[in-house]
Order: sequence, then structure tokens, then C-alpha cells
Amino acid sequence: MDGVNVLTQDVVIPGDSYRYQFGVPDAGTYWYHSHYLSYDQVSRGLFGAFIVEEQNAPAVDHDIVVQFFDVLLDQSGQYDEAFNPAHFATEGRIGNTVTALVFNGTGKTVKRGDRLRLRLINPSIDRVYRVGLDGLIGKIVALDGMPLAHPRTLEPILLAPGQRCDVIGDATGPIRFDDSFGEQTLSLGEIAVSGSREPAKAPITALPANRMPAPKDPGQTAELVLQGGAGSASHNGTGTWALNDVSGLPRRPFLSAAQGTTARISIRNETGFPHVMHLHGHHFWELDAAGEAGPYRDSTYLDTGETRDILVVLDNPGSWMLHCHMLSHQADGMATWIRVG
Ligand SMILES: [Cu+2]
Repeated sequence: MDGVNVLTQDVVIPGDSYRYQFGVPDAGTYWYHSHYLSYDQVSRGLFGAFIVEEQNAPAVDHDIVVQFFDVLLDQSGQYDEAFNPAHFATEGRIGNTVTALVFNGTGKTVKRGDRLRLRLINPSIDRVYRVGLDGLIGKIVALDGMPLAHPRTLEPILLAPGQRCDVIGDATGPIRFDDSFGEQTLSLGEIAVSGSREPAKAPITALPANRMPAPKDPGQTAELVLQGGAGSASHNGTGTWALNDVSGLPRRPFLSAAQGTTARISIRNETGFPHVMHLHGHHFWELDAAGEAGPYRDSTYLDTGETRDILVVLDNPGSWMLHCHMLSHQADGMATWIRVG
């Protein structure tokens, strides 16, 4: 029930229907989207938030989903149908209109002093944000749906396509979102505030932990080299982008392992652009330079020239895509897959 055509299911053709049935073992902030021609269909809005609630959720006054979404509009304000092939070879199809889509499940107005849970999601096809928050004193409590054992200080959050971040905090005024990833700081939108109350006294603590597999010494290691794009060295793939000299899904998986294997994958970005590598069906630990495990997430951001090792317990049997979540890059070659079990 992973929704990847070619690999695990057929496309759902116009007029047809398909019933997805699956368990939701991990509480947290997720999202769903079309995985077919996704650079086009997601950019037209075929996505949504998918929230799995905790059994014992922390007490908050508002639980708010905020999706940062950009779209390319033409001069008449319509979706720009003109596809510029150059977008596929560079940083992707970056929109000229950026919005924070805010959904407050309680439907109530936020007061100064209210405690908020913000579920930040980046469903944009290619745009990376560095999200700053004004008007909130709080902590970062989860990344890519998974609770942080130790909540982090709230500072601007790098949010690459597909990534999520949960923040819990108390409103001190209108909550304003801005993006400082590019050269200019962009205003993304705000949550209005009206009235006030005594702020909650309870400290902000870690979310209840999800069940997590225990990693062993890696039974398998692999290297994944990100190649291609404008101005980079040539590779042997047939598309603009390639992973280990192959563009698009290879006939054989990049990695095949027995269920339960711990794998360490070293990802090296040899291109002139950043990427965000997303693994289906699993979360993984980002390892730091010393090999220490960092956050447990499902999408990892790599700047130009950067290398990151990830450690993953392959406990979910099936065929799983591993691809750049900048969907223009995925469309032009930056995708592979693994097989578990
Ligand atoms: Cu990419």
C-alpha cells in the first residue's frame, strides 16, 4: 500500500478507484500525495496532511497543520502550463507564489498565551525553506513524524521537500512564518491572534516515543552517489540525474537484504545542487561525522558536495523506492529502489 506505480501498484486511471488499507503504527505528522507524474500532479495540489494521533497526546489548545507550498503562476495568475526543461536540470521548478496553508483543527481563534502544536509540512515539489517563527516561544519536538528524545531549541528550521517538523510552544503574538533559505527573506504567512490568557505553566516535554527498532552492527553497507544536473561531471545514466550511474528505477534493486538487516548507506552528493533523499517504508538515523546517530527521519537533506551516512533497520518487507524528493529531480532520473525480505 505504498502507492508507487511500476514498483508496487498500477496507476489509478480516470474514473477508476483504489482502496488503500494499511496500519498506522507510528504516531506523528505525515502527508500523502500522488506518486505518478508527481512533479506535475503534486504541484497542482494533489497532496494532503496525514496525522496519526498519539494515544497520550500532549495537552495543547490548538493543533494546527501548516503546509508551505509554492506554485508557478503565469502573468494572468493561472497555473503556468509551460514547462521549462531547464528546471529539471537545476534547482527544480521553483514557484513564484509562496503560501502557508494553515488548517486549525479546533476552528477556534488563537489567543496570546495559548499553547500550540504546529505541524509544519513541506509539500512543495522542489523548494527548500528555512522556516523562521515569530510570536511563539517553544521547542522542536519531532522531525519527519518521529519524536525527538530531547526537544530542541526553536530556531529556523530547514524544511526540504517532503520533510516535516512538529513544534510546541506558547503564542506571544501573531505567529509569523518567514523563509530565509534564499538570499532574500520571504514572508510566508501568519496565524492571527486575538485576546489573551495566562500562558500554560507546564514545561514542554518530549512527545511519547514511537516504537523503534534496535540497530545492530551493519550487516550490509552501500554507497549511493548523486550525479548529474547542470554543470556537473558526466555519468552513465540516460537522464539528467543519476544514482550510481543509473537514471530511473533499475531492473535490480540498489540494495537487497533479508528482513531485519541493519544497513549503513553512505550518500554522496557530487552534483552542483542540494537534494533531499527519501526512503519509503522506513525511517533511518542520520549519522554525524563521528558515526553518532542523530535524528530518526525519512528524508535527509544533502547540500552540494555533502556526504551523509544513514543507518536503517530494514524491518519492513517489500519493494521500496529511494529517491530525491525534489520531484523534478526524481522525474529526470534521481530514483532507485531497495528490496527487503
Ligand atoms: Cu534532487
